[in-house]
Amino acid sequence: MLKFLLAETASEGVLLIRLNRPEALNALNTELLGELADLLDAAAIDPQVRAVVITGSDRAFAAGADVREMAQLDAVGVLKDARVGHWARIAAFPKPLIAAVNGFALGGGCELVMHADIVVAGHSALFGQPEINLGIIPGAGGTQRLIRTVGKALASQMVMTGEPISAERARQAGLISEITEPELTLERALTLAQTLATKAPLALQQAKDVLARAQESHLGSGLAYERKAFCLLAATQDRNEGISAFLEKRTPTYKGR
Ligand code: CO8
Repeated sequence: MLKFLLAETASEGVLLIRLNRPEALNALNTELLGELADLLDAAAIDPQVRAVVITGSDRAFAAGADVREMAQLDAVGVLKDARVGHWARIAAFPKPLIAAVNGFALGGGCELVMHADIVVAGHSALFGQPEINLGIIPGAGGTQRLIRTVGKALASQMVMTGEPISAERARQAGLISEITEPELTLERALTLAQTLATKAPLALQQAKDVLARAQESHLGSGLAYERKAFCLLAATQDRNEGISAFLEKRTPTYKGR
């Protein structure tokens, strides 16, 4: 039974997850993050799920970690924080994850956005790492992922001033992929997910894995990793199906094998 999330099958192969804690602008408390990690763990091994869309409300994707909950933690509490494990499971989700963002994506909310592979945002969305205003710094990968995504100057500006950036600035910087009218954000994300749900699942997983590796490694080792994944896919039925379908001018049927 989910307390802070809503989950539904939006279309064949597409799971839609909504953050549903409106009274706190979807602040990510430990329980919510645990529910999210559990859902993604289950989706990872469910062959019916080919892509996941995560969204919030019109007002907030997520306004960060739950500040009230954080106030209860001393240094030892932070060291033993269960959220670290939840974030690790979210980061390890192997299938395509698309974020549909409106309103605030702040602190842990912005960090959650950076766990998505593709991000669609309404033009009034705001992205920021305001932790400095609480006397802390981002703690769910925000500094490391942000600098690799938007570069040093903008990452430093966001982390050190705490000031949010607009959707347009976020798109220019590569933090998000597309901007839409706010009322069309979810629809666009679901359309992208439907497209992904028609692709070869194993190839998608390898693509995600190899793209993620690019953020972690030097070019040489990243290229070697890509080469291995490319060779691995040559052994799949879906690769033969994809190539045959192209040559035979028909739509491929992928089976995840
Ligand atoms: N945590 C808890 N409650 C929140 C949060 C939050 N992050 N954000 C908003 N709320 C609550 C408010 O307290 C308020 O509740 P109430 O009505 O009961 O007082 C309700 O949501 C509505 O918020 P506001 O009245 O403040 O709405 P406004 O429109 O005036 O302002 C803002 C919206 C600008 C988003 C404002 O709420 C705000 O600044 N929120 C805090 C943003 C923030 O500082 N986020 C960063 C948190 S720290 C973090 O994310 C670190 C992550 C580290 C993870 C480490 C894991 C290991």
